[in-house]
Amino acid sequence: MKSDASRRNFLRATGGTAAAVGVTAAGARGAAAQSVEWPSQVTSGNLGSEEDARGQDEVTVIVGAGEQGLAFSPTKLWIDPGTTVTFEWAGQGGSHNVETIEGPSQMEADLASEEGHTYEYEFTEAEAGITAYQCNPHKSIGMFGGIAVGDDVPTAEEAVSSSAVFVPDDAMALSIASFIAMCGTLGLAFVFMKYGNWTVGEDQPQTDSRLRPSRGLTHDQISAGHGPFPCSMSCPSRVQ
Ligand SMILES: [Cu+2]
Repeated sequence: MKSDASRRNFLRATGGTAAAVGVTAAGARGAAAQSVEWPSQVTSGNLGSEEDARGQDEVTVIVGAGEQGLAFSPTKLWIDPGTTVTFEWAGQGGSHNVETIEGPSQMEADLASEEGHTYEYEFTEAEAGITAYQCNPHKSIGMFGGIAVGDDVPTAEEAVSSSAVFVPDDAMALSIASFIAMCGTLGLAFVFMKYGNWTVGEDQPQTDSRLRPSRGLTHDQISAGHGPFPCSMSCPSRVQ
């Protein structure tokens, strides 16, 4: 059993690496990941937290979670065959039980209310698939949960919200930063081009005197006088 568990951990570890690479690759080309396609009753369950606990031998589900104590947490749990799930009462929301609605596992825990009460269930290979369960006293107000066992469960490609949201944000921030930097550079270039030669002080070499603002004309304005032809010796814009 121990070797079986370590073999599973090894497979999980290597599979996890492959999955991580897969997610990275998926993120680069459009962000998609697999998630369990839960039955509608499980999807409608209170709280709605989800955990992929494959690779773990023991997992705890809180009974009486959420603000009102009327939820299972994680509400949607994905595990490997052979995993033992311990349902642990939080002492909130009154009396709860755990009972299967549909699926291969036949869970049936007695009603209890006190904090610390537990119910253990080991999910075997024969129970692969999805089991939906409920708390009988609170089924009318959405106290449902689901447990998916094994890799052979219905799954759907879904967008990885974190990448889908944050990558465009980063790209947007980068675009804005680039735009600001570009405007800053262009603005400085404009200022230098327009005013660079016009800030010549009294201590500048005399050869610059023709371009000084006191003459009232820019080099371009002066050279426009002879069109496309090069400055002749007599051109007033020629710097001597
Ligand atoms: Cu309940």
